[in-house]
Amino acid sequence: KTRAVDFDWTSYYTYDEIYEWLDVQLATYPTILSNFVVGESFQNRTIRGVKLAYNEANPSIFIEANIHAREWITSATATWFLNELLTSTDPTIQDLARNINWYIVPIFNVDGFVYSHNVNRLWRKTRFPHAHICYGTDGNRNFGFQWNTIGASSNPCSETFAGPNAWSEPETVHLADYLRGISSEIKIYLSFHSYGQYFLFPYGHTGEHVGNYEELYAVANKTVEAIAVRYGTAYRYGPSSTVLYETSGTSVDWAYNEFGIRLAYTFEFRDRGNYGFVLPADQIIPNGLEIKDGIVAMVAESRVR
Ligand code: ING
Ligand code: ZN
Repeated sequence: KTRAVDFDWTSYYTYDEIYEWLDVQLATYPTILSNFVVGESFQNRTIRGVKLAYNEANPSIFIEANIHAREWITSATATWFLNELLTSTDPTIQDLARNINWYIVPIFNVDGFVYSHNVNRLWRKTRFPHAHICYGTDGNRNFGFQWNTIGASSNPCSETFAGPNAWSEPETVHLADYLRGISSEIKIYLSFHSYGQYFLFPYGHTGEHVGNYEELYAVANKTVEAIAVRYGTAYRYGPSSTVLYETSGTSVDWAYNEFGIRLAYTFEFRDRGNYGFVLPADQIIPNGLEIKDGIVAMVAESRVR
């Protein structure tokens, strides 16, 4: 078993190990880091988050990772980035920590994540047995905006099953309730996924440009340029519907529409399909470094601070 002191992002860690590491950080940085609970999953696991805040008056960025169970690089990147915010001696990162409050939910789909570790590495969905033969709903099709209109399935055996209705999953209900309480603080919403190397923004159900398309595009352009500097990793960017594929009921589109969070993005991390969801652990840190570069540029261009 990995002890929290050995947590070094050279391998992927379990639900228990990640939460134990969070506990160590909470004990180490009690004045700036606080725990929050999004809610309980279908299988009664706690969906946890941490908030890093030097100053309650700061604008906030919300990071949701591992809504899809098999996308392990997303929780690894979330914890790696949190560690940077806590420990970096780089003034640019210290500035990000001191002037922005960060809400980070490293493992949103906790039941699926545990199932992916213990039973089926390539599991994507929740574990709610809506049908007898096939388990789980795609959490990222279950939010109540444009629910199941396109790019989602009514078949419980599909990987993109939208659920029997919007908000059928306790996980999505709890996240929505939690976000509603802090929505006025949130200036940027980020959803971490893999793989494919994309930086996507609303909407998924239509390619029609949203009201602040120019702003979303300009910030994405700077983010993607910055990601490429370190290792040349190329990200494509634009509305998710046209750049990747059509979707509906996603967390990002829901948060963008529901709260008017002007900057709402989906990252699709490394790679382009060579390893796909089973990205080797020796890419956790390189991925983290280039994404950190991207987030620095994103914040600078967005002028949220
Ligand atoms: N891709 C995302 C998916 O949910 C996505 C892509 C996310 C599109 C959010 C639009 C909005 O299908 C993966 N790999 O999960
Ligand atoms: Zn995903």
